[in-house]
Amino acid sequence: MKGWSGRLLWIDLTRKESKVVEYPAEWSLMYLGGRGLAARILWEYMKPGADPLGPDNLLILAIGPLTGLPGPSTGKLQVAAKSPLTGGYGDGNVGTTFSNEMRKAGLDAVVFSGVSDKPVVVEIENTKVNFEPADDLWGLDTWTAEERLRKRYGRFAGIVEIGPAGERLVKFATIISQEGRSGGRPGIGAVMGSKKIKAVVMRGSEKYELYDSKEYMAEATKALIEIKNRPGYPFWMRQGTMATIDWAQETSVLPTYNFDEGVFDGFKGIDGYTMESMKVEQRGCPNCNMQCGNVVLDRAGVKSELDYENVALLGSNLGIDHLADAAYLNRIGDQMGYDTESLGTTLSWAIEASQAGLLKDYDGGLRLEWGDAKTLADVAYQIANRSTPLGDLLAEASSGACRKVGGCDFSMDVKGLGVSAYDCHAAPGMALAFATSPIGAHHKDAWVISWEVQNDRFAYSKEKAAKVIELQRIRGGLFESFTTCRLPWVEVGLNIEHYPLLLYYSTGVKYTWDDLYAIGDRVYALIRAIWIREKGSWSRDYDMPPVKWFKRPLTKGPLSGMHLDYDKYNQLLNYYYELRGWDYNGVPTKATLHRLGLDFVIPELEKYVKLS
Ligand code: PTT
Ligand code: SF4
Repeated sequence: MKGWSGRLLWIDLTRKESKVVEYPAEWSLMYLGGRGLAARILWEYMKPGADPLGPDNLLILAIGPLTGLPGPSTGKLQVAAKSPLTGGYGDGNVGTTFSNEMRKAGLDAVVFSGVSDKPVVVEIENTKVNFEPADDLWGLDTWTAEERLRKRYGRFAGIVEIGPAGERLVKFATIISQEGRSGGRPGIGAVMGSKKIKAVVMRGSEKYELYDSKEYMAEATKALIEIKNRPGYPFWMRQGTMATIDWAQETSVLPTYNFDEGVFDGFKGIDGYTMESMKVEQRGCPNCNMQCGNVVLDRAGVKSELDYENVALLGSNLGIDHLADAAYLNRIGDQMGYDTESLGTTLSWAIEASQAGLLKDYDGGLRLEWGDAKTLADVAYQIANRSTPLGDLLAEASSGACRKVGGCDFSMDVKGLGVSAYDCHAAPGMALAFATSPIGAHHKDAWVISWEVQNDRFAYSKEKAAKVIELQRIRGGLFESFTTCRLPWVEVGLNIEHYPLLLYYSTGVKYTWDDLYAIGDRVYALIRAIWIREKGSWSRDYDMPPVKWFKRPLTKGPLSGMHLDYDKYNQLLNYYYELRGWDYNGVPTKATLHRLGLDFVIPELEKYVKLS
């Protein structure tokens, strides 16, 4: 088969040994790559019940059959492990030249097991591995560390690294590359830190073959031209995801004051037009002709690369109405190496907790206020370094902190992961998408909200549950496994029919849409099996959205008074389970597992739950 190398590089950090492993071809066909491959590897090789920050956890860097090829936005890398934040499956997606180098190295995945005794930079050249001491880099922020590594390894090397947050095992630390690209919201950077890997450097120089290079190039070129000719392309190039601020305000979903409200009086100070007036540079991931990294100068005059999610959660959600202040917090996130979305949900929880008097044993008399960007920035550094009792507490994210001091009824998370930037008081479908996302409350698997606000918004219908599943299949199942950026399809409307063709010309395998949807469903069921195995039990309580959306109605804007309804949400969840072939508790049935070719998980799952 072409398109996949069929090889993974296994690196044992404890023994400082590595080997190339040929994995079964069936895995490529059934799981594609990226997320799907990572899930299959975790199921097969991770010791059940592994400590997420111990030697038995596996850190996986994976690509798919379209990654790193010329074509629409293909420069993405999947990073996955058991999450120290949620205790379940965790992953993320980073735009980085690392993935291009991995393709040239002839590797579909790199798997790290064990723990190094000292900080290291793992240098990979094709399949040759070298462990370089990283004492001189340990403690450095991600920008400085990467700059030094570039001097050492050259401009074209693929480099991913962690910052102080990953080193100090902040539960929402991420893996960073190229200054503004971050992946692995559920603490995948902390897993890398626990293994004492400061950075991984990838250089590849092998030739790879595609099934039909000529047809592949013709199809890829067609797709790239189509992207540039789409009507939304010019505006996308101006604002990228930042256009969402105005839309979220108009539709009352802009997270405001720790998701108390869906509208923010100061939204104009942080919106896409303000960003345009401040823009100094445009960047993005490799292999992309619709680059969306909008760079502005932050409050300190330093460059910061913005997206909607981080601006909403570090802006309106904290009561901040100056883009330069939100950009400052965002830049701290990139340099310290943690997830800006969880930083936003954790700080907003902390303000509410501080005002309720819950932090008095930790805050040394400090009272946190909405909009106080300067104090919040100080706290952000304390979190990254765990340098104060308050910072150490908040490094556990709102979900971990509230278990110590109370306030879990206003921690905006699902399964421990902070919700992305969409208020769901009046959006039951998006609430379902967050609640059933396979890594905790991330919008990446099913951004159903734009469809929802136009289609019977307040309904808790079977049609809505079906739409969530359809999007989860394509976004979470396929794009995460192709591994390429989904935004050409989502944001500028690239015809999705290019993808099966690109896949065929890359691999020689003709997938129908039924085959592809089955892959999406298989990846979801397998990830759910990992969760059940790691939690040792399961119930539908895991698939509930944050209680605030049920209990505290909106008080501002045109949807004032709206909130989610428990009984109706439970019915929506029933529809979802029924359509997926999962039982009342959200466990895939034996028939579903059999249909998806996952019989091998049945004996293991039967140790923890009763399968119907
Ligand atoms: C993604 C999540 C997002 S989703 C945003 S903004 W978004 C936040 N960005 C962060 C950041 O930046 N710095 C930081 N320290 N933490 C951050 N946390 C948040 O991380 C990102 C883009 C974006 S911007 C989106 S929607 C799309 N996401 C994709 C995805 O998930 N899969 C996929 N196949 N394609 C995607 N394309 C888009 O990529 P996580 P990136 Mg990120 C400053 O990875 O863990 O999934 O979290 O990858 O290279 O930075 O690109 O409005
Ligand atoms: Fe990266 Fe944006 Fe291009 Fe996607 S559209 S590959 S996120 S620069």
